[in-house]
Amino acid sequence: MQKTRLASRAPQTANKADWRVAAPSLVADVLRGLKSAPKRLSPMYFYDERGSQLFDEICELPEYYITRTETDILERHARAIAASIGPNALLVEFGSGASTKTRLLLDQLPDLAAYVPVDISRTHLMAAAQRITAAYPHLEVLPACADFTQPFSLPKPSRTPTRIVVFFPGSTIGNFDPPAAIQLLKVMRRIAGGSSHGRISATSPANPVGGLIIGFDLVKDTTVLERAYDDAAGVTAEFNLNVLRRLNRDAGADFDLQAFQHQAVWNPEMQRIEMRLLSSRDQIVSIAGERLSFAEDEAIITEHCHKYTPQSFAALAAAGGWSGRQVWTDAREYFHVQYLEQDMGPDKKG
Ligand code: AVI
Repeated sequence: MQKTRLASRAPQTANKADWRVAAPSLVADVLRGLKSAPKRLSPMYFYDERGSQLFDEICELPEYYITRTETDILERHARAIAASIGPNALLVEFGSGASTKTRLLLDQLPDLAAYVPVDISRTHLMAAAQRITAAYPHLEVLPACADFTQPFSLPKPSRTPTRIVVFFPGSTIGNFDPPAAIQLLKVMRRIAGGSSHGRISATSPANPVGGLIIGFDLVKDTTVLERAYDDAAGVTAEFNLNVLRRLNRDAGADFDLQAFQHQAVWNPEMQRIEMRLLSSRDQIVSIAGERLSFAEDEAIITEHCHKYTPQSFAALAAAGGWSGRQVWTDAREYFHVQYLEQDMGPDKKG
């Protein structure tokens, strides 16, 4: 039976609250965002214990088609997706969380060299890795605790893999503004090419052409999009407002949750849903001893959820060094799961 071993020297983190930024920088980062114009808060702060629960509830909502649609695509096309990954590959999942969707692929990949779930939350990562090890006893599971937006080193599997394939489901790419999304695609490209920090890692695969399986949401009817982020039961509103509750607890803030309103609007120029919290009145809020003023109707931007056309995604992917090879979609063409390969043009090696 394979053992789960943790490969990385990242600091111990307790829960999703620590996603991407460690606690000491929280106050400084929050103040920076709320002093900018327009005011902003990073979506990473959504995911404390309550925020993670609310996000799980969002995924079950009738209006939130994303999780259901992607899961359906993965279920129906798991065999073809597995074929694009090929035999003896190293599968690296960015932001693996509970690794739920991964199982659909693992079921079709009995000869995987190893599975590397990557997540910044050590507790969740190890718990999920242990569950995967228990369910797939012959699979080598090598969890890597890392901030996946930055280059990191891959753990060395016992078997030399034929190639490396990154898995990034969930349309999480859409929560990155284009420059950050391109940067992330470049990190994935370096990882899939077997190099990190610009050097060849111990994982050098026999086949240098790395792959990427990515899920992303498509541009569609504005009403469908806005309802997905402003559901009738008010779960997304609660999820959005919870960030203020979290800052009251973790950043010494005194936000009055009754004095802010959830808003989710489609921005057609930027092709994204913009989630905001609108101040219902003129007010002063204290954050770690600093007093910040909010005008009536002033917005805090809490999240951007970018949607793509096949063309706009291809352009983004090309800027990150990837070329589309295969597309799987649903009957309504709401969502794409795509298989991409590293662009191996003359100036694109490495
Ligand atoms: C995590 N991410 C892909 C979700 C999305 O749809 O952009 C986050 C979310 N925010 C509100 N609802 C869901």
